[in-house]
Amino acid sequence: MSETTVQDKGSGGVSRRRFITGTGSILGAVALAGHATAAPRTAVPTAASLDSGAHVPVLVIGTGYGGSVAALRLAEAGVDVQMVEMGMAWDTPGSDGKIFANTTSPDYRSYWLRTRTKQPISNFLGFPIDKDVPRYTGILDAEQFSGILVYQGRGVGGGSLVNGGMAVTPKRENFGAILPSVNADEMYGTYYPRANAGLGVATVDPTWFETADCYQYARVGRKQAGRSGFPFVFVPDVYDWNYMEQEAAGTVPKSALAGEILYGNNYGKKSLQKTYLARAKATGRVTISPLHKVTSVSPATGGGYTVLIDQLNTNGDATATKTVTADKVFFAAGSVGTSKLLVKLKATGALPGLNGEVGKSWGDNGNVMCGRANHLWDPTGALQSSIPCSGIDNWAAGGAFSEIAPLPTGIETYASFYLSITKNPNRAQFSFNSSTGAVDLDWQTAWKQPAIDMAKTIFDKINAKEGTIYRTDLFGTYKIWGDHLTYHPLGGAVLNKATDNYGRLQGHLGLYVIDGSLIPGNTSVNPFVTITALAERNIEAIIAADL
Ligand code: FAE
Repeated sequence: MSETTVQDKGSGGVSRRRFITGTGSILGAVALAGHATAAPRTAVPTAASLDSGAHVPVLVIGTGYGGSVAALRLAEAGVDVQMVEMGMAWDTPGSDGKIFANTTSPDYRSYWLRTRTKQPISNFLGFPIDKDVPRYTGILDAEQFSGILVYQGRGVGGGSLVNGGMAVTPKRENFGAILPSVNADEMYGTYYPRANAGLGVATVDPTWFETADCYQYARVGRKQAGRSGFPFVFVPDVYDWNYMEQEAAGTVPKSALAGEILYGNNYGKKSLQKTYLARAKATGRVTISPLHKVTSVSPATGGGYTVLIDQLNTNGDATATKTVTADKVFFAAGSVGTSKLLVKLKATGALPGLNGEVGKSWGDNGNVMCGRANHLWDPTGALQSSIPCSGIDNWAAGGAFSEIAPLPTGIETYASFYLSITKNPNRAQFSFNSSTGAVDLDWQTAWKQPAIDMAKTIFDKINAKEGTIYRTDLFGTYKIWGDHLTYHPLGGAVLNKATDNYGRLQGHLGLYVIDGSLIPGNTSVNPFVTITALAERNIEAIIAADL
């Protein structure tokens, strides 16, 4: 725990009585952590087998935003695409009839090869709430580097399976700092609109919002932001808002209103499985092989690339190693996945032509979390939609954009919870560790301090105005800031540095990067719309010139 994150219990601190009042009946939530459900004994079959020795025109590593855009557009252009995904297909219900586990009752489906949950909010009232789960190729990877925990989605659909669906186009005035080598007119005229349409982005009906019980937490957030002079903004999402209204009316099975989010969403969210990937599959040209993990890419003797792939069982063990030749390879394994592969392939001599920019300019999108304890006359609601729909924009004045986030525990907590995206300037680098064979990231926990300072420009002011305090029980004991993690890894193979201005890797013809690793560490808002729009821009140019 960083000392700077511990609130002094004296002046402005938290007395024991007030602390307990502020947490309400939250102890009930501890009981939510039940017993581990056993993982199925037999391995779940994978959707499409990939033969060793196959030769494919295009191989895409990963099925998140960048990979899905590449696959769809290449297939539409008449190219056959083989997608390789290390996670599961997530198309088969478990014994409870649901494909995905609920956030309040994690089970074997919830974590990637962990035997204990690693929940972003780790404590209530200071009590740890993580619990044992069977080791399984579950949906959420909490990948621990020495100074930061990086959450990522695992499975067909990548991060779209686990994320909040907040689909935010950055303000145009901020775009020059996000991707300086990209023409903003083209992005805002063509590619952002294309991405928003492809993803099915929409905004909550403002009239329904005003009366919906499940958004009381957001209305409290708006009231308090307004009283302190901060702009409140509605934020679009990829959730089917009509479906959510029906959930509230009790006419359909509940998903957002049942607290589903981190471990998948069973009904209303438009993940990539329902948008880009569904369209890609409908072309008949795209094959997806789940539980297949790429371990190496190197130039093949007769041209193209030799790709080594481990087929995994649900315990994470390699049951076979396949060798595939691909004319072209798209790295779409996410910022961490792509960076780790490229850094290792360069260091081990498999791809000697990669330049020195590979692995550099990695950032956490300035993520930092915090909660505030409201007064008893400001309840945030026992029923909270797990899908955020609003934020507080203090980017220009204080360097923070804060999502008004849910705490979908099913009980009244009197808490307001926020995930802030900040202008934290710190950047880290991946490097190959020859003694362990792993790729390390040199991010240090203390590098979050600028993010905390920027988030404080909002919440210190709101607390002063409201006479309220920070929650100190969500990330440990007397710890205010969730400064140990990120949901938004970005960078590591930056556009126009490790690649050309369209994602072609320097030094090896026919290798491309098309995911969040192209973006140097920050998007000023939640990142997946920008990742998708950039992929749309790049693949159009690549199809026109290279295929
Ligand atoms: P990504 O979606 O991570 O896809 C990469 C895929 O590659 C994954 O499926 C991996 O399993 C797979 N892979 C990795 N390595 C290999 C390998 N060696 N072989 C085969 N497959 C591999 O990449 N963003 C927003 O804009 N709004 C939100 O509300 C939001 N909420 C989030 C909440 C959570 C809990 C998390 C974890 C993330 C959230 N994000 C959100 C971030 C967003 O999901 C993320 O930026 C994108 O998913 C990144 O897209 P990529 O295409 O870069």
